[in-house]
Amino acid sequence: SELRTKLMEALSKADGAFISGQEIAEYIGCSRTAVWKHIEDLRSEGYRVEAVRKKGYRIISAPEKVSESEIQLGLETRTIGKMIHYQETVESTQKIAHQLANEGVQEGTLVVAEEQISGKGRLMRSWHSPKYSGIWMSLILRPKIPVHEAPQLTLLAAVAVAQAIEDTTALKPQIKWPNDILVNRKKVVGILTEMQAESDRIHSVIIGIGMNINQQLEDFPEELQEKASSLLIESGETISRSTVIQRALYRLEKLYDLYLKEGFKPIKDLWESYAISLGQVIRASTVNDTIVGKALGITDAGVLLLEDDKGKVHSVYSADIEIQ
Ligand code: BTX
Repeated sequence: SELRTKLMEALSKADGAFISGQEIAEYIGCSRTAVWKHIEDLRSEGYRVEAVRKKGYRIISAPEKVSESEIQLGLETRTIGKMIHYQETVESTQKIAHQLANEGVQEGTLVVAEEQISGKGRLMRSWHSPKYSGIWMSLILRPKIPVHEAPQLTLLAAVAVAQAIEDTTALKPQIKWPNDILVNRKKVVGILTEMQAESDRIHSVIIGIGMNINQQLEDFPEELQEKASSLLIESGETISRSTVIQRALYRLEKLYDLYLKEGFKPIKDLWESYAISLGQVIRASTVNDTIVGKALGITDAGVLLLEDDKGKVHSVYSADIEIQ
């Protein structure tokens, strides 16, 4: 907007020195309260702005980007993330990844954006993906596995992301079946796995990962503030998004290699070590049905087993779960 342009002009002119709220207000032609609000907006986009009484504001740093070179500098993988498709703003990284997969790009190709205008969750839900404050990425894999085993890759990705959070923070992530990662019981990550397949042959599996990194609570829409969080909110520290991406890709590659070599068993054991819901009574809502029961574990196919109060064991393939 024009106001934003003026604000950036005023701050740039100060060249790293303080400029008072009054001066900025005069320059833009708005109130000092409005200046403060615009500064807050800048902060929520990842700008670090220092505010000191009687001195005013100064920019300390612009937001870190997650461009191709930013991610690849220091990336310790063999194939995953060796090809990166980066765009500042996209509708959804999943959509681009589907197109690239159709065009036959190599396995391990990653699509990353700073912002998604219509980020996708499961079941046509939306995923809030504001600019510069989270990780919005989709990874293209081409595993030679039967179609029905593809859901295992969601669980594999969840373990990799949980490990990456442990690598970069002091937080204790937990996984809520099948695809949420929680910190202190709040959702910080969502994973959406989609597949392109023909009869029983997989063309590609597209793993979409959304991670809330540097959002403040007020950056979330009101209806999410109770149940969502970010690594910044939970740890109190601003975290480098590209470092988290590098760790996630590194962990993904290690687990994917292990998976292709030894199958799902080692991944399943790791997954269970992070699982929040095992042994607890949960409510699983599927499209047609609601089942309440004790979570016994997951099968080798990644299916959740629930035991109801009559002792009957139900297999849950896809559902939203709530811990009772
Ligand atoms: P899900 O269906 O399990 O979760 C979606 C639900 O989560 C929403 O209905 C809403 O209640 C809540 N939600 C929305 N945005 C957020 C958020 N930022 N943080 C926490 N909770 C939220 C989860 O689906 C799968 C999400 C995958 C997102 C990635 S981002 C990169 C890729 N591109 C894309 O369009 N989607 C994936």
